[in-house]
Amino acid sequence: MEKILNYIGGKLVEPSSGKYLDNFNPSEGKVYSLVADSDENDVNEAVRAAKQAFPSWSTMPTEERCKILLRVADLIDRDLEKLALAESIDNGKTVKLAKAVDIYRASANMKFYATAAMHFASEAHVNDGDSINYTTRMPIGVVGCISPWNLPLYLFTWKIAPALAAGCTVIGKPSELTPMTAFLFSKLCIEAGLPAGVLNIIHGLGGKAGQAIIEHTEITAISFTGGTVTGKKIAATAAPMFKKLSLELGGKNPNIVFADCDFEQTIKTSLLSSFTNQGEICLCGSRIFVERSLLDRFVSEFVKRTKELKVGDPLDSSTQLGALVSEAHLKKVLGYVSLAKEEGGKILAGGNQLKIDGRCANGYFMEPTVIVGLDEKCRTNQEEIFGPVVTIMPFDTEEEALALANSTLYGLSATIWTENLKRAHRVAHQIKSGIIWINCWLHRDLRTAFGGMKQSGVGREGGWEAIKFFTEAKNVCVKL
Ligand code: TXE
Repeated sequence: MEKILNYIGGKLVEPSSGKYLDNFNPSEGKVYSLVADSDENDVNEAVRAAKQAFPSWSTMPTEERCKILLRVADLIDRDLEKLALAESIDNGKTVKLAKAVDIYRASANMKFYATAAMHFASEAHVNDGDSINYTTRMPIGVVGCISPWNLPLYLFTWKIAPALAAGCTVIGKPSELTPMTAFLFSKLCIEAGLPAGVLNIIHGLGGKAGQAIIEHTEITAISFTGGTVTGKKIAATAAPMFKKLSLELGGKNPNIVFADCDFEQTIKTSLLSSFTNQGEICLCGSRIFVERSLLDRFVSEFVKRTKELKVGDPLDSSTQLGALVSEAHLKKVLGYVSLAKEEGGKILAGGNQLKIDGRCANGYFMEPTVIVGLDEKCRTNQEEIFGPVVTIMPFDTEEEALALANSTLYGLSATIWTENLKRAHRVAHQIKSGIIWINCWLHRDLRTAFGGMKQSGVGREGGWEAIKFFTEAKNVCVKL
């Protein structure tokens, strides 16, 4: 059984406890590797290595840092097939999606921030000829980057790339549910010649290895993506320690469909925003609001096409939905389907666990599910389900659509479908979400500020936001 080791001080090492956790292949429902069950001793080792590496890494000419990070990106490109297969086996998503989205984006993250560092500048202010202020933005030190299981290497690199490009040294912890690609990534870092201790990857449980990272007094900033509940726990630990915090949390995103939309485009993209990655993307549009005059036509076409989606073996190129990430998560999502029924919902498509023939007979699969007949205040429409489950509700006026859209504690993203662009901008500006898509979904430009409002997070990633997060601004005023 393959062992997933920690990456500390440039070496792949066993956890100090010698203990390992089972790592499941969710498509087959069985253990296929072991992952280091690390604790604070491993974190202390990693911080020691990161501290030792910081002076040279943070003062290395930016072009040098850029070249090393670009070498890592080139190795990701070289190993695209291998990494995509590994991601699919570890997470349950289709290989097709892992290739086109996860691994492609992991490489893009590295390239984007490697080159961004070359153009990162700070500001100066001349004050009426009697003084000049200049601002320096220096790397903040040893930082902690904690990432989730839904887009494993994509979100892991989305954090460590800006941190490394800014000149920080990193303690990274991927989810214990999907550790494999971070492990393969650490081997690519060694091959690329990333200096020892610049990046350290600690595997293991959130409440143990993860918590030890949050608590470590010499880790100056924490960048976290995961659930809102965990985000609250992390903030409670880190805030009294005055650590800089970036929290990318859950979502319950509205997908608002006006009657004048481009119907075919809206249906096609709404299927993607509902069920891509088995609905396990924080940006998925899980609450669909349809203008009443279009409701019947939308519901019948959306339900028809939902039923045609192929759930199956993620290695099969014709599969559109793979397995959910774990048995516990499958049970959680199916629990929400039962809750929806108790709350008066009507299941128009799906709702059941799926048994797939062949090698996946014991995998964690379920049908894509469409629910109608609920009001916006019920738990099904208030809580993040994070699975292939959407609800559809009608609205009559723009004001009602906005009230529905803004009716949860979350505020991550939203989509708006209308050909009336004046209305689109008017509605976009009144939705309390950090990311709005008009007539598209998940159309990403890495330069944009990325993050949520309300309980969807604190701070922003993306573009200069992420590099600024990993630097400390200092203003110097000189009397002329
Ligand atoms: O994520 P967790 P989970 C949502 C989704 C999901 C829920 C819980 O609704 O059902 O969150 O998912 C680490 N100190 N999202 O439990 O717990 C953990 O090891 C430090 C949305 O899988 O948030 C992992 O590496 N670290 C989200 C990471 O935090 C801790 C994507 C995420 O784990 C920790 C995933 C602690 N005390 C889930 N506890 C999104 N926004 O994309 C856990 N961790």
